[in-house]
Amino acid sequence: MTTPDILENLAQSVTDYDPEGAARWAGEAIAAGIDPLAALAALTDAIRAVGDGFACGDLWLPDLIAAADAMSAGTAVLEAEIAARGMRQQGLGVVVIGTVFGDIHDIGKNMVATLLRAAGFVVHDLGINITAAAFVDAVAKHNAQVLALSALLTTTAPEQKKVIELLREAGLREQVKVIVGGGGITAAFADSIGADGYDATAPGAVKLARRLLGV
Ligand code: B12
Repeated sequence: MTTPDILENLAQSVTDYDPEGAARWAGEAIAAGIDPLAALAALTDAIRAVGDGFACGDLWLPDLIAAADAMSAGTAVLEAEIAARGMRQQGLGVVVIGTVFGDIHDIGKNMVATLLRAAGFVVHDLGINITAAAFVDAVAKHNAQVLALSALLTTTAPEQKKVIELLREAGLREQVKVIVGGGGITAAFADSIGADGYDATAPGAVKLARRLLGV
């Protein structure tokens, strides 16, 4: 089977709400020597298409949930492969990452965490629905050099600003580079809240963290 066929089947397993298929086709992609990042991109395009269907009223919340389950099954296989291939040295720096308060989207955040780990960062993933205070505590506790904030909703994007303000109040703003992302976040928004950087992709998040730390 050709690479486009495998990637198409992988993507279709998301639009078919088929977690077993997603895991199986992700495995096929790896076995066929396809770059796991290309396979993640195929899954991402598919879930965004489902999101578009939801936005225009063609699909409903259960569709979103079922597609997300399939997506997660596929990404789990690909992320395990990326982690296995990743450099074992963990010397690039310490990152705290999480999805902001009020927001439970974690697929993109998990991709960013996986690629940062694979690149050699020590990553403390706090999970989803994380309060500004919890982010600030984690930065202090882990002596983080990078704080990566993910937000997918227009209603939760302002939480990223809240975290930056709280870091400033705690006297920690100068010790940590704050990078922001997630669907709906833009470079202009990142600038407006005083973040140190923004990127629209997970590989871009790694480049950004490396550039900001000079590593
Ligand atoms: C899957 C999904 C869900 C799943 C989430 C499951 C999970 N485990 O994450 C479920 C079903 C739970 C869900 C729920 C909801 N969702 Co939803 N969801 C989506 C969907 C379809 C895909 C999100 C996704 O995983 N994308 C794929 C990943 C790979 O992309 P990503 O997250 O953007 O991440 C990439 C980049 O942004 C970047 N990145 C991510 N984080 C970071 C961080 C840093 C620091 C950097 C540098 C980069 C970076 O790297 C990633 C890889 O490239 C989107 C549609 C879309 N177009 O995104 C809607 C979407 C985000 N959801 C939406 C909505 C409205 C909701 C609900 C409110 C629905 C409801 N009525 O209840 C709830 C909210 C729940 C909550 N409180 O959070 C809207 C948001 C609209 C808005 N502008 O606010 C969207 C846009 C759908 C739409 N078009 O209407 N959702």
